[in-house]
Amino acid sequence: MSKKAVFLIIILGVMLALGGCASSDEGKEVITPQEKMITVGFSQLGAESDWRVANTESLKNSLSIDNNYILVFDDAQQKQDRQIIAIRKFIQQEVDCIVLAPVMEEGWDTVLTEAQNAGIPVIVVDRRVNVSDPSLYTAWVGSDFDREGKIACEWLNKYIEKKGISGDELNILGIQGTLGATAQIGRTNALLRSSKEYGWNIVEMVPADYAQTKAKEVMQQMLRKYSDINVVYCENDNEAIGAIEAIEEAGRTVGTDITAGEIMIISFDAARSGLEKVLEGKIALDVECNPLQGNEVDKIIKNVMAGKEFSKNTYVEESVFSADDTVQGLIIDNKAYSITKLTNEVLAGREY
Ligand code: GYE
Repeated sequence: MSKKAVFLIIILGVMLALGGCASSDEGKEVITPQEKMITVGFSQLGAESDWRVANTESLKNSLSIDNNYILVFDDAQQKQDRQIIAIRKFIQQEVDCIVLAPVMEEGWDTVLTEAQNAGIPVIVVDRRVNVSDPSLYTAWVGSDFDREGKIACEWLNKYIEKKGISGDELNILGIQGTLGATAQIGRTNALLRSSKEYGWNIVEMVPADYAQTKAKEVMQQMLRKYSDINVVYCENDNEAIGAIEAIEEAGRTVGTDITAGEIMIISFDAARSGLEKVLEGKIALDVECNPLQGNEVDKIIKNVMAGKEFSKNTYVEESVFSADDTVQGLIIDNKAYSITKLTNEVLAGREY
């Protein structure tokens, strides 16, 4: 426990012993440390992936006692109704602010109207909410998932161009995230658009809820069903790791030499577990999705509470990592993206 937490507990204890008296001799209100604290209810959607664990950690670290927060945390275990119950509890508890990492986009109008009526600001993190009135949430912090998908697809297009492989030789399996989640919608849509544009074959799109074991099962089934899959587009690293396990157990090889029968893996997140596979050459491309949103959320909450300006939408910084340097740069919507060939030194700097 930090010094500040110990100090707070002592102060609260003394106040209780004095019968809850918080007034000075002159009758002026004494501002106690407790009153200066900001109470935040955080509804996190679950703990399905390395990304999610890092995201929870980041928010917990930023919304800490030392930083003047009292954090009430709730893990909804992938269930939207649990998130709705948690938000209603936060409203009853009269928290100062609610942070919501929503499992899916739809279905938030009613509960967010309840929060708005109670005068509690809601900061949405990671995935988005699709609501009839954008004033139902105060701000959002996260990533551009469609752009992440575009980066992956443009890279694949350039890669096969350089290797002299034509688009119609690609047979892509898409292992999707949780259906209805913004990260799934963005990454899936980007793949579907590019397949149309470049003439790639999509053998099937199957959801695996961003979970390693589920993705492994999906991959096992798909390998039995199709013999010609040569690219697997996994919508996060845990799915990629599950797919790699299934492919290797089936006696096949992951890599980039698809004309020699290898299966190419594309992934998102760039968590340490995924980047280790990039370094081994087992994931060809890993598009970063940055889970470290705590600092931004802290700044926004403090500005909201102080009545200062803040942005409605904040995008976090992200990079792109590949196993080799066949493709070094991309231009997407007039913006240049460099592709970092992953090395031990780059990996060493990854905390999560
Ligand atoms: O890619 C995945 C997680 O919504 C961006 O959810 C997030 C995704 C992330 O479980 O690993």
